Amino acid sequence: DFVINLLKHPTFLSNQYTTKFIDTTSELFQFAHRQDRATKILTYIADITVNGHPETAGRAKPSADARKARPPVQALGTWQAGTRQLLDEQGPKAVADWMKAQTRLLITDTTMRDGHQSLLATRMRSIDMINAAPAYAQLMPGLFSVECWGGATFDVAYRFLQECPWQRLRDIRERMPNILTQMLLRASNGVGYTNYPDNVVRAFVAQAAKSGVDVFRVFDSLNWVPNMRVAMDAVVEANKICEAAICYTGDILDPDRAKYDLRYYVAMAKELEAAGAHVLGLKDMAGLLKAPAARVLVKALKEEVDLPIHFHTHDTSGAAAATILAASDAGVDAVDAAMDAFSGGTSQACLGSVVEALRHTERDTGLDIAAIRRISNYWEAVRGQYCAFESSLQAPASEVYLHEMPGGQFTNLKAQARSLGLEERWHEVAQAYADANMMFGDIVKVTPSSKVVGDMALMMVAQGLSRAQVEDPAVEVAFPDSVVDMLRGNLGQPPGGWPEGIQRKVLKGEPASTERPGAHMPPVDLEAMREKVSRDLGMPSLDDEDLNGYLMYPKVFSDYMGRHKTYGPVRVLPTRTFFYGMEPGEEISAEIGPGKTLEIRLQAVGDTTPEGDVRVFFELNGLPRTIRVPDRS
Ligand code: BTN
Ligand code: 3PY
Ligand code: ZN
Repeated sequence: DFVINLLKHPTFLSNQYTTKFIDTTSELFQFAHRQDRATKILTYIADITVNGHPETAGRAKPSADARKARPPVQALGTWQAGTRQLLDEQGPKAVADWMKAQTRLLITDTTMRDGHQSLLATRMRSIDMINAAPAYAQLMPGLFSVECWGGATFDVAYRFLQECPWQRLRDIRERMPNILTQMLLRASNGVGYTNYPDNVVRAFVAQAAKSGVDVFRVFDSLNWVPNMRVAMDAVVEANKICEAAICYTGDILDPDRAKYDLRYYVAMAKELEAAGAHVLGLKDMAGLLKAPAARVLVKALKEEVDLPIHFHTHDTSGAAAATILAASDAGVDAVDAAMDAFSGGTSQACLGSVVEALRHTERDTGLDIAAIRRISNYWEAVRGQYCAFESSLQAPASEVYLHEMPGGQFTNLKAQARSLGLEERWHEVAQAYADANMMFGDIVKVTPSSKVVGDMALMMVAQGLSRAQVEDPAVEVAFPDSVVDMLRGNLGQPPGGWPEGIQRKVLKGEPASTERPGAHMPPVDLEAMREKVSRDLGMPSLDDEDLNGYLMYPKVFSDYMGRHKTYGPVRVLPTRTFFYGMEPGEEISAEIGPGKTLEIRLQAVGDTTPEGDVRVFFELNGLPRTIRVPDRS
């Protein structure tokens, strides 16, 4: 290939080359490099075609004639200015003032983050989001924001989808220049499951802002405001929108759940306002806020704080739209919803239906329902490609008021229960989850505290332990590591502290901390770390995005880079190919760079050789290519 490139190069042809020509003309190597990436991608397709994808084995497969997902707008044309321009031109405070001045209800679309996190175990790939972005820019300029980053999507991208979450963000940003991008940030837990040193949290926020996040919804898994301040300050410092969120649990109208009453939430809202929030988030991660309670809560918050209020809920109960409409009546400024095809169940309420419900009222959203249908039709076809990951509820479930599991955790915990052989006993897991919560003193349950309660619940069901037995000092219990860690104080402090009895039993007399975990973690020397990781992973230049990915998830990032060396940029493959490989005779195209498209046709799959390899025959841009992969099927 190199020789062919050389022979065809105009400088070579015109006889003007010198001996330095080969060394100074980098284009000569571009074909070789491109070929190299193409070979890697073909190796991936061959491997999946022969051996299957480990994640879809034994799961439902989309039918061969499943509708292709074609977005209603293919490329970014002219677009109207939106909230993004307001932020860029006037800053976050102006956006907050503008929100409060609107009569219409503002809408955030969560399809690209919480929607698929809650319905498809977070498995939506970047290409399906990036393809939708121009349609949002052109058809939905009136949206408040698009939630498309953070939460569980960060590690799932590296871990299961073999793609870079930062690149996803940059690509969406570029194709959707007029709508605010929004992320979910777990405060001192970053996008991970544990507290990080303060300078790691600051570096992460600064990088996220630089790569394209406009609105940071910041929450703490125990509603502990001191643990939110480092992240909040970093957002304000970056001149982006700091939406500090209250996590809602319990029921403000239930006198038996007085720990989380109206006064509790109003006091927390005031703390967040004093801490510098631009927007107050009301994050009902499990969908527990009922319509009558929403009227009371939103009214009180509107009266007591001067910030715009952005309400987030889940439709697990089937009653989320009622709550949204009640919150709207009570004057909430913005709400979250998911595009119709990604709504309902453990996801958000149906965006199109909320828009229609408010049409011809004072709070008419002004969004174009025909545009919503066109975009949702695209999402419907996308969702069909991921049927292997469907695991949600068949019907609304009021059981959510018993277990209080976050929508984003529900499908995951169910999968964990399945892997432990406990799926049949799901309703016992739900009861054990409620019991474990009360045993820990009735805490906010959201990543990562929800994972701790889930771990405890699974253990109780698997080992047949009741709450009374777990609490009984005479019964020997080997607690999950996550429980020990939480009761040591490593996630922070819940309101009123940890119940003494269970804490003593779990820690076996070991002392617990009541201080902010980050206050005791030494800062990471970022430049020394960059050098060490570059050396360890054999990467000549570890950029800031990679460094921040490594700092959040050292092992997950390293494994991702290792696979990347073998398989290349597989993010460009169509979703069906990524999860199922190709059929003989099938053709696909994959854009590996601007204007650089691979046309790939699978000709045939050979027999297994005596050495245990399979030869897979392709045509790549019209030329035959053979790839050998080990037969592990
Ligand atoms: C994953 O690890 O689940 C996602 C990345 C893909 C890894 C590829 S899939 C083909 C090959 N077989 C494996 O078991 N892993 C690699
Ligand atoms: C997350 O942290 O990923 C959540 O979705 C919490 O609701
Ligand atoms: Zn959520």
